[in-house]
Amino acid sequence: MSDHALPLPAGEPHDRASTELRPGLQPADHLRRVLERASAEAPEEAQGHFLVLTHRGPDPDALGACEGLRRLIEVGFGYRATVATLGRIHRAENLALVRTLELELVDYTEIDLSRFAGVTLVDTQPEFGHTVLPDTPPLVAVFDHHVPPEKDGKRPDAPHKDVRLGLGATSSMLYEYLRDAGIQLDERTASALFCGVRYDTMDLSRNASALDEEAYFETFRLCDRTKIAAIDKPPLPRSYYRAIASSMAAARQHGPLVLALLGKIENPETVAEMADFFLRMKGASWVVVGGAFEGEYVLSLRTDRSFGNAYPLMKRVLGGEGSFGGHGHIAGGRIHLEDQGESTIKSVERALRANALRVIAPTSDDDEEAIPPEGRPVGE
Ligand SMILES: [Mn+2]
Repeated sequence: MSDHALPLPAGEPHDRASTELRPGLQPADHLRRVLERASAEAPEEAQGHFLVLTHRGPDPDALGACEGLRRLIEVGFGYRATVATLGRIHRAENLALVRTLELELVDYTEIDLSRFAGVTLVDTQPEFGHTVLPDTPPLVAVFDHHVPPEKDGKRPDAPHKDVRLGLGATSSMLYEYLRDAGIQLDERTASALFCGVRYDTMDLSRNASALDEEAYFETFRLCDRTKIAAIDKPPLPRSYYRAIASSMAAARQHGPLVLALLGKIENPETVAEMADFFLRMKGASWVVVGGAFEGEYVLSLRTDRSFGNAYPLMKRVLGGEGSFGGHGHIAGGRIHLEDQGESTIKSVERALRANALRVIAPTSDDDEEAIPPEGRPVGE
Protein backbone atom coordinates (compact mmCIF):
# COMPACT_ATOMS: atom_id res chain seq x y z
CA MET A 1 0.00 0.00 0.00
CA SER A 2 1.26 3.46 -0.63
CA ASP A 3 -0.08 6.73 0.59
CA HIS A 4 0.88 8.63 -2.55
CA ALA A 5 -1.82 6.86 -4.57
CA LEU A 6 -4.78 9.16 -4.77
CA PRO A 7 -8.07 7.63 -3.75
CA LEU A 8 -10.40 6.83 -6.62
CA PRO A 9 -13.67 8.64 -6.52
CA ALA A 10 -16.22 6.59 -4.58
CA GLY A 11 -18.24 4.47 -6.93
CA GLU A 12 -15.53 4.20 -9.58
CA PRO A 13 -16.63 0.87 -10.96
CA HIS A 14 -13.37 -0.66 -11.99
CA ASP A 15 -9.68 -0.49 -12.43
CA ARG A 16 -10.09 -0.36 -16.16
CA ALA A 17 -6.41 -0.15 -16.91
CA SER A 18 -5.83 -3.62 -15.55
CA THR A 19 -8.83 -5.38 -17.04
CA GLU A 20 -10.20 -6.07 -20.45
CA LEU A 21 -13.39 -4.45 -19.34
CA ARG A 22 -15.20 -3.00 -22.31
CA PRO A 23 -17.11 0.21 -21.81
CA GLY A 24 -20.60 -0.58 -20.65
CA LEU A 25 -19.74 -4.05 -19.35
CA GLN A 26 -20.84 -4.39 -15.73
CA PRO A 27 -18.24 -5.63 -13.20
CA ALA A 28 -20.32 -8.77 -12.55
CA ASP A 29 -20.43 -9.57 -16.29
CA HIS A 30 -16.74 -8.92 -16.61
CA LEU A 31 -16.02 -11.24 -13.70
CA ARG A 32 -18.22 -13.94 -15.23
CA ARG A 33 -16.19 -13.81 -18.45
CA VAL A 34 -12.89 -13.92 -16.61
CA LEU A 35 -14.01 -16.99 -14.64
CA GLU A 36 -15.37 -18.64 -17.78
CA ARG A 37 -12.05 -18.24 -19.51
CA ALA A 38 -10.05 -19.41 -16.49
CA SER A 39 -12.25 -22.47 -16.18
CA ALA A 40 -11.92 -23.31 -19.88
CA GLU A 41 -8.14 -23.00 -19.73
CA ALA A 42 -7.78 -25.13 -16.58
CA PRO A 43 -6.98 -28.85 -16.51
CA GLU A 44 -10.12 -30.94 -16.55
CA GLU A 45 -10.12 -31.84 -12.84
CA ALA A 46 -9.92 -28.16 -11.93
CA GLN A 47 -12.57 -26.75 -14.22
CA GLY A 48 -15.43 -24.84 -12.65
CA HIS A 49 -13.89 -24.74 -9.16
CA PHE A 50 -12.52 -21.52 -7.66
CA LEU A 51 -10.57 -20.81 -4.51
CA VAL A 52 -11.49 -17.78 -2.40
CA LEU A 53 -8.70 -16.41 -0.19
CA THR A 54 -8.29 -13.41 2.09
CA HIS A 55 -5.69 -12.03 4.50
CA ARG A 56 -4.46 -13.83 7.62
CA GLY A 57 -6.55 -13.42 10.72
CA PRO A 58 -9.65 -12.57 8.68
CA ASP A 59 -11.92 -9.91 10.15
CA PRO A 60 -15.68 -9.70 9.62
CA ASP A 61 -15.29 -7.72 6.38
CA ALA A 62 -12.91 -10.32 4.96
CA LEU A 63 -15.22 -13.16 6.03
CA GLY A 64 -18.32 -11.35 4.77
CA ALA A 65 -16.72 -10.68 1.40
CA CYS A 66 -15.64 -14.34 1.17
CA GLU A 67 -19.22 -15.44 1.75
CA GLY A 68 -20.52 -12.90 -0.77
CA LEU A 69 -18.09 -14.10 -3.40
CA ARG A 70 -18.89 -17.75 -2.61
CA ARG A 71 -22.56 -17.03 -3.25
CA LEU A 72 -21.81 -15.11 -6.45
CA ILE A 73 -19.61 -17.87 -7.88
CA GLU A 74 -21.98 -20.67 -6.91
CA VAL A 75 -25.44 -19.24 -7.39
CA GLY A 76 -24.63 -16.50 -9.89
CA PHE A 77 -22.21 -18.31 -12.14
CA GLY A 78 -22.95 -21.97 -11.42
CA TYR A 79 -19.39 -22.89 -10.42
CA ARG A 80 -18.05 -24.30 -7.18
CA ALA A 81 -16.24 -22.14 -4.61
CA THR A 82 -14.05 -23.08 -1.65
CA VAL A 83 -13.15 -20.50 0.97
CA ALA A 84 -9.80 -21.20 2.62
CA THR A 85 -8.15 -19.32 5.49
CA LEU A 86 -4.67 -19.43 6.88
CA GLY A 87 -3.85 -19.26 10.56
CA ARG A 88 -6.09 -19.25 13.57
CA ILE A 89 -8.83 -16.71 14.05
CA HIS A 90 -8.16 -15.07 17.41
CA ARG A 91 -10.68 -12.32 17.96
CA ALA A 92 -13.74 -13.42 19.90
CA GLU A 93 -16.19 -11.56 17.61
CA ASN A 94 -14.66 -13.07 14.47
CA LEU A 95 -14.73 -16.58 15.92
CA ALA A 96 -18.33 -16.04 16.93
CA LEU A 97 -19.14 -14.96 13.38
CA VAL A 98 -17.65 -18.15 11.92
CA ARG A 99 -19.35 -20.39 14.47
CA THR A 100 -22.72 -18.69 14.68
CA LEU A 101 -23.17 -18.51 10.92
CA GLU A 102 -21.56 -21.95 10.48
CA LEU A 103 -19.25 -20.69 7.77
CA GLU A 104 -17.50 -23.43 5.86
CA LEU A 105 -13.82 -22.52 5.98
CA VAL A 106 -11.10 -24.88 4.85
CA ASP A 107 -7.55 -24.79 6.19
CA TYR A 108 -5.31 -23.39 3.45
CA THR A 109 -2.50 -25.79 4.32
CA GLU A 110 -4.77 -28.76 3.67
CA ILE A 111 -6.12 -27.94 0.23
CA ASP A 112 -5.04 -29.51 -3.03
CA LEU A 113 -4.29 -26.53 -5.25
CA SER A 114 -4.49 -28.60 -8.43
CA ARG A 115 -8.26 -28.83 -7.93
CA PHE A 116 -8.84 -25.15 -8.67
CA ALA A 117 -9.16 -23.27 -11.95
CA GLY A 118 -8.27 -19.96 -10.35
CA VAL A 119 -7.68 -18.03 -7.14
CA THR A 120 -9.63 -14.99 -5.99
CA LEU A 121 -8.61 -12.56 -3.26
CA VAL A 122 -10.95 -10.47 -1.15
CA ASP A 123 -10.24 -7.58 1.25
CA THR A 124 -6.55 -7.73 0.38
CA GLN A 125 -4.14 -7.58 -2.57
CA PRO A 126 -1.36 -9.90 -3.75
CA GLU A 127 1.55 -7.80 -2.51
CA PHE A 128 0.35 -7.45 1.07
CA GLY A 129 2.60 -9.09 3.65
CA HIS A 130 -0.28 -10.67 5.54
CA THR A 131 -1.61 -12.52 2.50
CA VAL A 132 -0.58 -15.87 1.03
CA LEU A 133 -1.06 -16.56 -2.62
CA PRO A 134 -0.02 -19.73 -4.45
CA ASP A 135 1.92 -19.47 -7.74
CA THR A 136 -0.63 -21.74 -9.37
CA PRO A 137 -3.50 -21.84 -10.11
CA PRO A 138 -3.53 -18.30 -11.51
CA LEU A 139 -4.92 -15.32 -9.65
CA VAL A 140 -8.09 -14.36 -11.52
CA ALA A 141 -9.84 -11.73 -9.40
CA VAL A 142 -9.10 -9.21 -6.64
CA PHE A 143 -11.68 -7.27 -4.61
CA ASP A 144 -10.40 -4.78 -2.08
CA HIS A 145 -10.67 -1.31 -0.59
CA HIS A 146 -7.18 -0.80 0.83
CA VAL A 147 -4.54 1.51 -0.61
CA PRO A 148 -2.62 -0.68 -3.09
CA PRO A 149 0.82 -1.79 -1.91
CA GLU A 150 3.90 -0.90 -3.87
CA LYS A 151 4.29 -3.38 -6.67
CA ASP A 152 7.20 -5.77 -6.29
CA GLY A 153 6.91 -6.94 -9.90
CA LYS A 154 6.66 -10.55 -8.72
CA ARG A 155 2.91 -10.77 -8.96
CA PRO A 156 0.99 -10.39 -12.20
CA ASP A 157 -2.16 -8.29 -12.12
CA ALA A 158 -5.40 -10.19 -11.85
CA PRO A 159 -7.52 -10.08 -15.04
CA HIS A 160 -10.39 -8.87 -12.86
CA LYS A 161 -9.25 -6.26 -10.37
CA ASP A 162 -11.70 -4.14 -8.41
CA VAL A 163 -10.02 -1.91 -5.84
CA ARG A 164 -12.11 0.99 -4.57
CA LEU A 165 -10.49 3.22 -2.01
CA GLY A 166 -13.66 5.21 -1.45
CA LEU A 167 -15.47 2.20 -0.06
CA GLY A 168 -15.82 1.45 3.65
CA ALA A 169 -16.04 -2.32 3.26
CA THR A 170 -15.21 -4.98 0.68
CA SER A 171 -18.45 -6.66 1.74
CA SER A 172 -20.33 -3.70 0.24
CA MET A 173 -18.61 -4.36 -3.08
CA LEU A 174 -19.67 -8.01 -3.08
CA TYR A 175 -23.18 -6.95 -2.12
CA GLU A 176 -23.19 -4.80 -5.27
CA TYR A 177 -22.05 -7.68 -7.49
CA LEU A 178 -24.79 -9.89 -6.07
CA ARG A 179 -27.37 -7.15 -6.52
CA ASP A 180 -26.28 -6.47 -10.10
CA ALA A 181 -26.26 -10.17 -10.93
CA GLY A 182 -29.82 -10.37 -9.60
CA ILE A 183 -28.99 -12.93 -6.92
CA GLN A 184 -31.23 -13.38 -3.92
CA LEU A 185 -29.37 -13.11 -0.62
CA ASP A 186 -29.90 -16.02 1.75
CA GLU A 187 -29.89 -15.37 5.48
CA ARG A 188 -26.33 -16.57 6.02
CA THR A 189 -24.80 -14.50 3.23
CA ALA A 190 -26.82 -11.44 4.24
CA SER A 191 -25.71 -11.85 7.87
CA ALA A 192 -22.05 -12.26 6.93
CA LEU A 193 -22.12 -9.26 4.58
CA PHE A 194 -23.91 -7.17 7.18
CA CYS A 195 -21.24 -7.93 9.80
CA GLY A 196 -18.56 -6.99 7.27
CA VAL A 197 -20.08 -3.59 6.54
CA ARG A 198 -21.04 -2.99 10.16
CA TYR A 199 -17.58 -3.55 11.67
CA ASP A 200 -15.48 -1.99 8.90
CA THR A 201 -17.59 1.19 8.96
CA MET A 202 -18.53 1.14 12.65
CA ASP A 203 -22.22 1.07 11.76
CA LEU A 204 -21.70 3.53 8.89
CA SER A 205 -19.99 6.12 11.10
CA ARG A 206 -16.56 5.69 9.48
CA ASN A 207 -15.45 5.71 5.82
CA ALA A 208 -18.99 4.95 4.68
CA SER A 209 -20.03 5.65 1.08
CA ALA A 210 -23.52 5.56 -0.41
CA LEU A 211 -22.94 1.95 -1.47
CA ASP A 212 -21.92 0.98 2.07
CA GLU A 213 -25.14 2.51 3.32
CA GLU A 214 -27.27 0.61 0.83
CA ALA A 215 -25.42 -2.64 1.56
CA TYR A 216 -25.81 -2.13 5.31
CA PHE A 217 -29.56 -1.59 5.25
CA GLU A 218 -30.37 -4.17 2.59
CA THR A 219 -28.36 -6.92 4.26
CA PHE A 220 -29.74 -5.97 7.68
CA ARG A 221 -33.25 -6.46 6.34
CA LEU A 222 -32.41 -10.02 5.34
CA CYS A 223 -30.05 -11.12 8.12
CA ASP A 224 -30.69 -13.24 11.21
CA ARG A 225 -30.86 -10.62 13.98
CA THR A 226 -30.54 -13.05 16.86
CA LYS A 227 -27.29 -14.31 15.39
CA ILE A 228 -26.10 -10.78 14.67
CA ALA A 229 -26.58 -9.91 18.35
CA ALA A 230 -24.73 -13.07 19.46
CA ILE A 231 -21.79 -12.20 17.20
CA ASP A 232 -21.61 -8.66 18.55
CA LYS A 233 -21.29 -9.69 22.22
CA PRO A 234 -19.56 -13.06 22.37
CA PRO A 235 -18.15 -14.56 25.57
CA LEU A 236 -14.60 -13.31 26.11
CA PRO A 237 -11.65 -15.46 27.18
CA ARG A 238 -9.89 -14.70 30.47
CA SER A 239 -6.83 -13.68 28.45
CA TYR A 240 -8.83 -10.69 27.20
CA TYR A 241 -8.99 -9.28 30.73
CA ARG A 242 -5.31 -9.99 31.32
CA ALA A 243 -4.59 -8.02 28.12
CA ILE A 244 -6.57 -5.05 29.44
CA ALA A 245 -4.57 -5.08 32.67
CA SER A 246 -1.18 -5.25 30.97
CA SER A 247 -2.16 -2.64 28.38
CA MET A 248 -3.25 -0.27 31.13
CA ALA A 249 0.08 -0.75 32.87
CA ALA A 250 2.11 -0.21 29.69
CA ALA A 251 0.20 2.67 28.08
CA ARG A 252 1.67 6.16 28.16
CA GLN A 253 0.14 9.38 27.00
CA HIS A 254 2.29 11.86 25.12
CA GLY A 255 0.05 14.81 24.34
CA PRO A 256 -2.47 13.59 21.75
CA LEU A 257 -0.74 10.21 21.41
CA VAL A 258 -1.40 7.13 23.49
CA LEU A 259 1.38 4.61 23.04
CA ALA A 260 1.22 1.09 24.43
CA LEU A 261 4.04 -1.26 23.54
CA LEU A 262 3.23 -4.48 25.30
CA GLY A 263 6.19 -6.82 24.86
CA LYS A 264 5.02 -10.39 24.32
CA ILE A 265 1.29 -10.82 23.88
CA GLU A 266 -0.95 -13.90 24.09
CA ASN A 267 -3.31 -12.91 21.29
CA PRO A 268 -2.40 -10.85 18.20
CA GLU A 269 -5.84 -9.21 18.20
CA THR A 270 -4.96 -7.48 21.47
CA VAL A 271 -3.25 -4.66 19.59
CA ALA A 272 -6.35 -3.74 17.58
CA GLU A 273 -8.69 -4.19 20.52
CA MET A 274 -6.60 -2.04 22.84
CA ALA A 275 -6.08 0.60 20.14
CA ASP A 276 -9.85 0.97 19.88
CA PHE A 277 -10.10 0.95 23.67
CA PHE A 278 -7.59 3.80 24.16
CA LEU A 279 -8.85 5.90 21.25
CA ARG A 280 -12.04 6.47 23.25
CA MET A 281 -10.07 8.24 25.97
CA LYS A 282 -10.65 11.98 26.10
CA GLY A 283 -7.64 13.83 24.79
CA ALA A 284 -6.37 10.91 22.73
CA SER A 285 -6.27 11.71 19.00
CA TRP A 286 -4.14 8.82 17.88
CA VAL A 287 -3.13 5.54 19.38
CA VAL A 288 -0.38 3.07 18.65
CA VAL A 289 -0.46 -0.36 20.27
CA GLY A 290 2.09 -3.08 19.56
CA GLY A 291 3.15 -6.48 20.80
CA ALA A 292 5.26 -9.49 19.87
CA PHE A 293 3.43 -12.59 18.71
CA GLU A 294 4.91 -15.70 17.11
CA GLY A 295 8.00 -14.21 15.53
CA GLU A 296 6.47 -10.89 14.55
CA TYR A 297 5.98 -7.54 16.18
CA VAL A 298 2.41 -6.56 15.31
CA LEU A 299 1.10 -3.01 15.47
CA SER A 300 -2.22 -1.29 15.33
CA LEU A 301 -2.73 2.42 14.80
CA ARG A 302 -5.95 4.39 15.15
CA THR A 303 -6.68 8.05 14.61
CA ASP A 304 -9.78 9.99 15.53
CA ARG A 305 -11.87 11.94 13.08
CA SER A 306 -9.94 15.17 13.44
CA PHE A 307 -6.45 13.75 13.26
CA GLY A 308 -6.35 12.54 9.68
CA ASN A 309 -5.28 9.36 7.97
CA ALA A 310 -3.71 6.47 9.83
CA TYR A 311 -1.72 5.14 6.87
CA PRO A 312 0.98 7.82 6.56
CA LEU A 313 1.36 7.84 10.35
CA MET A 314 1.96 4.10 10.41
CA LYS A 315 4.57 4.54 7.72
CA ARG A 316 6.43 7.01 9.93
CA VAL A 317 6.08 4.92 13.06
CA LEU A 318 7.58 1.91 11.27
CA GLY A 319 10.36 4.07 9.87
CA GLY A 320 11.04 1.83 6.88
CA GLU A 321 10.81 -1.46 8.78
CA GLY A 322 8.30 -4.25 8.16
CA SER A 323 5.10 -4.10 6.16
CA PHE A 324 1.89 -2.23 6.74
CA GLY A 325 -1.48 -1.32 5.35
CA GLY A 326 -4.53 0.67 6.19
CA HIS A 327 -7.44 2.79 5.19
CA GLY A 328 -9.09 5.81 6.73
CA HIS A 329 -8.47 5.97 10.46
CA ILE A 330 -7.08 2.43 10.80
CA ALA A 331 -3.70 0.98 10.01
CA GLY A 332 -1.89 -2.23 10.87
CA GLY A 333 1.75 -3.16 10.60
CA ARG A 334 4.15 -5.98 11.31
CA ILE A 335 7.88 -6.37 11.71
CA HIS A 336 9.64 -9.71 11.45
CA LEU A 337 11.58 -10.46 14.65
CA GLU A 338 15.00 -12.05 14.31
CA ASP A 339 14.36 -13.90 17.55
CA GLN A 340 11.83 -13.84 20.35
CA GLY A 341 14.28 -12.69 22.99
CA GLU A 342 13.42 -9.92 25.42
CA SER A 343 16.23 -7.69 24.15
CA THR A 344 15.19 -7.98 20.49
CA ILE A 345 11.62 -7.04 21.37
CA LYS A 346 12.83 -4.17 23.57
CA SER A 347 14.99 -2.72 20.83
CA VAL A 348 12.13 -2.86 18.30
CA GLU A 349 9.92 -1.08 20.83
CA ARG A 350 12.57 1.55 21.50
CA ALA A 351 12.79 2.38 17.81
CA LEU A 352 9.01 2.48 17.39
CA ARG A 353 8.62 4.76 20.40
CA ALA A 354 11.27 7.13 19.07
CA ASN A 355 9.62 7.20 15.63
CA ALA A 356 6.19 7.87 17.11
CA LEU A 357 7.46 10.68 19.33
CA ARG A 358 9.23 12.24 16.39
CA VAL A 359 5.83 12.65 14.71
CA ILE A 360 4.71 14.81 17.64
CA ALA A 361 7.95 16.72 18.13
CA PRO A 362 10.19 16.33 15.11
CA THR A 363 13.83 16.84 15.96
CA SER A 364 16.51 18.00 13.59
CA ASP A 365 18.89 15.24 14.58
CA ASP A 366 17.69 11.72 13.99
CA ASP A 367 19.63 10.34 16.91
CA GLU A 368 18.26 6.89 17.75
CA GLU A 369 19.83 7.11 21.16
CA ALA A 370 17.92 10.23 22.12
CA ILE A 371 15.94 9.43 25.22
CA PRO A 372 12.28 10.11 24.58
CA PRO A 373 10.18 11.80 27.21
CA GLU A 374 8.51 9.22 29.42
CA GLY A 375 4.98 10.33 28.89
CA ARG A 376 2.46 9.84 31.64
CA PRO A 377 0.49 6.76 32.50
CA VAL A 378 -3.03 6.84 31.13
CA GLY A 379 -5.76 7.41 33.67
CA GLU A 380 -3.67 9.67 35.89
MN1 LIG B 1 -12.10 -4.48 4.88
